[in-house]
Amino acid sequence: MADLRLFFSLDLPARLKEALSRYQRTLPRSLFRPLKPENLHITLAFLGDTPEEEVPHLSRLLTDLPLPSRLVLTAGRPLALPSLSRISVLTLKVGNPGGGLEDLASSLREALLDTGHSFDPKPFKAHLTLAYLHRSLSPGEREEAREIILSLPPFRFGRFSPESITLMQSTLTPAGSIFTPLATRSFRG
Ligand code: 2AM
Repeated sequence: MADLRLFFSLDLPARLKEALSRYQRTLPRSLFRPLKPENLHITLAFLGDTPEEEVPHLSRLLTDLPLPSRLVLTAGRPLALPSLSRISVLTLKVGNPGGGLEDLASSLREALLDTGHSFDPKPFKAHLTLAYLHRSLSPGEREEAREIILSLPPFRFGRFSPESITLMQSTLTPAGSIFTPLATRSFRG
């Protein structure tokens, strides 16, 4: 069986994705490649290439994952990743008044470790990716993108709660990633 490129995503409410899409429209397409609104998400753990036969076990792991009764999040300040001087991704910082998100990401990652599934070990840093910088930009265009990020107003939406967690397959194509949900667990039980 083939490997699938997998990650666990926190799924966002439709109204938030619409507002994010309006915010994305302020970015010049010559510099930024925005994520499709339906692909906007918060990554909890990125597994990368994973044997297809692990999917049923990963689905069960999602079913058994302890979930917080309520998760309240905010998304506001634009952030450049990995850093403003070497930007490749434009994200929004995600806040979590009341807590629970770090514990959720830790529980998921511990469950993956305990069951021998590998994932990107970079520490969890809550963020919501809005757009990628085009790879072929000149130094001048990179500087322009940097200035745009610095002058962007914060995204204003207020508090929101994610709908569900999904085990997602990401297929890379020249036209961008195609996300296919393989298993979903709703927060509403
Ligand atoms: P992010 O931009 O929110 O970090 C699918 O590739 C998703 O997994 C991406 O949207 C990306 O979301 C996340 N991801 C996290 N670590 C990754 C990595 N090492 N390589 C590729 N994607 C990663």
